[in-house]
Amino acid sequence: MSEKRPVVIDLRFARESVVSALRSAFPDRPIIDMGDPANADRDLADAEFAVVWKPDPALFRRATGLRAIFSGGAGVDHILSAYELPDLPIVRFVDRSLTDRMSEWVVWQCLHHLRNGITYADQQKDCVWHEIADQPEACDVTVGVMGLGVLGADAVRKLKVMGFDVIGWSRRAKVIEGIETFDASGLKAFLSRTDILVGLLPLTEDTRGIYDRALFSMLRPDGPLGGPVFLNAGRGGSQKEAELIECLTDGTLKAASLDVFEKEPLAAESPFWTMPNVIVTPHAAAASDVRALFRHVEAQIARVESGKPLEFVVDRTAGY
Ligand code: NDP
Ligand code: OXD
Repeated sequence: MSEKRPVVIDLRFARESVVSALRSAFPDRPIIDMGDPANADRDLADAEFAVVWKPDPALFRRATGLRAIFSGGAGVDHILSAYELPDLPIVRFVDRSLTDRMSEWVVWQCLHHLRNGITYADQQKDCVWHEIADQPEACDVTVGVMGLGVLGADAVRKLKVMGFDVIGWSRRAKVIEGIETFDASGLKAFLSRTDILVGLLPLTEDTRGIYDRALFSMLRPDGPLGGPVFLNAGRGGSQKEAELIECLTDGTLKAASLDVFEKEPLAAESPFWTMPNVIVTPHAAAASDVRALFRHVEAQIARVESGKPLEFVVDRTAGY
């Protein structure tokens, strides 16, 4: 019998992926899987670590002996904003596969807009054979990435490899080889250069509603794509959706690719589903691989047990 204290798992992910990944996870300690109804009323006072994604708020009242909380994703707004949290370290999920997937989504969407993907898909529906004559190259288009953290820093490098002119914006100044960067005070200059705006910001008090009409109006209006394009895979709470819809309708924005929304799942009556210049993906840009998540948690627990500090700890004051 293990002498180690349990890890409690409360992950609102596809159930099969959690059950399957748990078969080989945490071999040296007991696991309390809150997705198993048999654990509904179980005493959690003994649990030492929690791995959570949108957990039951009661979890933190019941699991009184926790040493750290691990987020099931890179974002932590799902716990910071919704719960009375104990004063414990909260650890983000940082993982190669998640980062790669996000960059794939960003590069995919940028190329889609560069290469007239929306128009060609429409033409195909009508069996129309018509080549669009004016085809800018990636190097003619400036992609501006808001958020240069783990995900943004990877995305800018991969966009650069594809040939785009890439610039980035973050709260604090950053140095990334080959990329011009702007800090918080340089927002206006950053936006005025941007043809495709990519949102990779966390949701915090400072970033809530940041993507609004005023911001979209500062993007470069006369770039090679015929108007600015907005991509958001950060958090939907950062976009003011009523203003975004207006801007997509009146031409302030030419098009958008949205993976995240103010309310998820996106309501069936949302105009985004049917707007001809909008691509919707269902918060699927970079889903957590549950096996990789558990490996990351195991590695962090091993650090704690060998006296090393946890990595990727959230700054509770900054909110990310
Ligand atoms: P990081 O914490 O590594 O990076 C966050 C970046 O945002 C940093 O560059 C930070 O600036 C910047 N930032 C934060 N607040 C501000 C602000 N007020 N003004 C300007 N810049 C700011 O996060 P990740 O890159 O790992 O993830 C980003 C977000 O992506 C997650 O929080 C999550 O919401 C979202 N996400 C979405 C997924 C999806 O499938 N759609 C999947 C995974 C994540 P600085 O560098 O100065 O600290
Ligand atoms: C995350 C997400 O934050 O999937 O990891 O949204």
